[in-house]
Amino acid sequence: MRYENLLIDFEKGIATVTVNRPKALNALNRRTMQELNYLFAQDLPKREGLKGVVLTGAGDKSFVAGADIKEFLDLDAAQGEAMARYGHETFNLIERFARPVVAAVNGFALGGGCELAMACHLRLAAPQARFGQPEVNLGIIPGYGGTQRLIQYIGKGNAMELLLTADMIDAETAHRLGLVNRVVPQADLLAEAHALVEKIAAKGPLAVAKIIELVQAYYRHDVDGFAEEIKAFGYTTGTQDFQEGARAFVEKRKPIFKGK
Ligand code: DAK
Repeated sequence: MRYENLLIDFEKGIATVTVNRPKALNALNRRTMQELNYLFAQDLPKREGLKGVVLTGAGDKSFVAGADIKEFLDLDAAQGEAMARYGHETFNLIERFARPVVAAVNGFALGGGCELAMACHLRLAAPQARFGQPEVNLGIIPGYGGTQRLIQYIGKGNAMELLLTADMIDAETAHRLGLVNRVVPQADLLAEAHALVEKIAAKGPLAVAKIIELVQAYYRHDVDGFAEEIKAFGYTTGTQDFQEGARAFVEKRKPIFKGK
């Protein structure tokens, strides 16, 4: 697939993905959703030596200002449900991606944009970032997982307030509530996001992938996270990486993990 709305910069094992529709404040139209789906399902898994992904928005005003409102003027109920299903599938690909995905939130993260940031494993925000789920202003609800993931990050009461009022919160408030991991100066945002990916890339990659899977398992109703942890612990102790990690500790050196 040729990317029209995403810029992909693959350097030193980190894919920096920029949603690039600045005239529409990087709103997610259908094409952009298809590109994100292809990126996480087909493209990134095949990239040799991928350490992780940093997701951001073009320009210094917006991360993603929501789904593209201009594209859903004539939607009917069946089309809306199909779109939501595809959006869920796409954002689940991000959430379940085996390498860390860090959102570098550089401005508005509204509606589908807030949902996209929440599907990432970690969120860094610039001071001017703004978060919100303003769908009720349009007479709809969040359709890309927002009603569920927002509760996971900020709790039922806070989520209920944001979802019902459509209020926007600033980066500091988002940090205080647990929606973002850290607020960093705009000028340092991408560098900090890259540093975070690098830090995680130095750990055992099979263990990292399992942790991503297990943390999500807590929120799934179809699996028992505790039972999954027991199995996954057995799996990681049987890896060459664990042998290397333990040996490196004893020999007082840095481990060289091979993902085996
Ligand atoms: N969609 C399309 N265009 C958008 C947009 C959006 N979400 N947000 C901004 N733009 C466009 C504006 O129309 C404007 O374009 P022109 O008029 O210049 O052609 C340009 O970006 C610059 O925006 P503003 O002139 O409005 O900029 P301001 O600084 O004055 O205001 C703002 C910035 C972010 C406060 C404002 O643009 C704004 O309120 N934007 C809309 C925020 C919003 O309500 N986002 C949508 C949330 S609802 C679904 C699944 C999911 C969803 C929907 C359906 N299905 C499964 C069916 C999700 C829905 C949402 O995300």
